[in-house]
Amino acid sequence: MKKFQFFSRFALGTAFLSATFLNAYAADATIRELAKERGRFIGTILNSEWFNDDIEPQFEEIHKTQFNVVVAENEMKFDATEPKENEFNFEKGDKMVKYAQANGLRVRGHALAWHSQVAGWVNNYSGQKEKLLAVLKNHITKVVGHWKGQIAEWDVVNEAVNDDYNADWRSTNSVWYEGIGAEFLDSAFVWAHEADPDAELCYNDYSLEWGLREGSKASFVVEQVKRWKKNNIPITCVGTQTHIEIAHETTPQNVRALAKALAELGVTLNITELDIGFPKGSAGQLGAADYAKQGHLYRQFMDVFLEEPNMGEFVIWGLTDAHSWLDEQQGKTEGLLYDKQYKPKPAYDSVMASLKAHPASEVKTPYPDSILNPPKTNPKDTTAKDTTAKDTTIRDTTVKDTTDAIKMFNAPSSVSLQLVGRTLFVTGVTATNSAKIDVFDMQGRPIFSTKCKNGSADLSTIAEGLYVVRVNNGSTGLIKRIAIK
Ligand code: 9MR
Repeated sequence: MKKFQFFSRFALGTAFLSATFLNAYAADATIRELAKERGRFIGTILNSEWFNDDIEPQFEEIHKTQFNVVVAENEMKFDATEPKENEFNFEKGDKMVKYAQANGLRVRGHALAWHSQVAGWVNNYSGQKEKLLAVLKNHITKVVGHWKGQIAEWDVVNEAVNDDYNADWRSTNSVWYEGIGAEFLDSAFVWAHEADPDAELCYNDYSLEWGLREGSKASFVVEQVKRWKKNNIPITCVGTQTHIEIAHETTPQNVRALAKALAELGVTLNITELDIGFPKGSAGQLGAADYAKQGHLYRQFMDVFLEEPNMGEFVIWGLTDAHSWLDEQQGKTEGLLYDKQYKPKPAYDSVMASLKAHPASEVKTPYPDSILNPPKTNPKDTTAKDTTAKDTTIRDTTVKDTTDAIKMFNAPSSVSLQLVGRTLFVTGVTATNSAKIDVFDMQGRPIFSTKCKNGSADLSTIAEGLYVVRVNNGSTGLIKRIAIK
């Protein structure tokens, strides 16, 4: 009955804010369609409430319509899958895998070796190296083996680096590290690979978005990846969780730098748990500019994701602000794409705008065709229906591309743009004076239009910020991000 209480509690409180969201993509393609065309996976978790059938019906409708990769919030963790020694419980995980198969979603497995959410009985073996190695090996072998061929990628080790900014492993409050030492990580990858040689295997952690400075977590992880690759430890990906706040404006560029560093090592970078929260006390006081700023950050992450060829998955840690660990456990709030009434926020538009600004022909995929278009698996339970039905209550997906927001030009452009102060110089358009200049905000909404005069355009009326500019003379054109200062 929780759902009905939920609606009465939030309906009034959010009505005003919801009405302020002007969605540029209200009748457009879905994120999942655009992600698929680009050979990428964009998704979110299934919250624990979904597993307990205690969630509003809109949740699943939006989830399967908008996304093409899924993760269990808690249900594939150690304490959920092996609550008693060598007695496994796959029921909830199976429910998700069946749902994913019925709806064509890729599955990420989260997480195998983690210091948190370990079943209590494991602590009976604290400090006993041989026993703990046997426990971890058995766990990984049975869990990965159970879903062999059905889970595309595992977080094999989660959060094993400490928080002390001294670039080392987490050495306290970790039954695995304290009992086994750092070799538990190497072994975990080897056992996971043995159990499912086709699965992608990730190291996943938070605070990697703080950059590659000396002594940083990200630099430490890159060094470990180098060592793992050199020693043939079967790691294929790193996950940057990216639980950030609205003020963390430098994080997208740090993620880009990390992607480039990992590309040199032949490893994929995935954004695995993104949320961009506001300080908790701000709920109810947030206005259009705040939501636009949040969208702006989502947009920058999506731009980085689509532009870096070794990024494959973009996973947000929750779908709706109504169900989020931010409110439950953190001093943060409202970090997701949908508000508490399941209405898409400006952040949703920003994600769409970014996808549209990066046409499929220009986005590289790190995956082979066998992963992008796998043969259809028959769900184990044949009663599971194909529920990919379109979500007509939320948005009418039969109407495609009605917004002209940002379309790219297919052919490589001969046009170039340069912003000097507030003047945009355009070169290479044959009939320069007739070229049309359109400026869009980071959510893809047109905010300014003018004609090019003598090879330039005056942008002095536009407020400071990040924008996307499009120049178009009918036959050729260019799209570029600009920062107006
Ligand atoms: O969202 C999860 C929350 O429901 C759990 O109570 C919490 C317990 O540790 O874990 C949350 O998910 C975490 C994820 O598994 C690992 N990275 C941080 C996530 C947010 O805490």
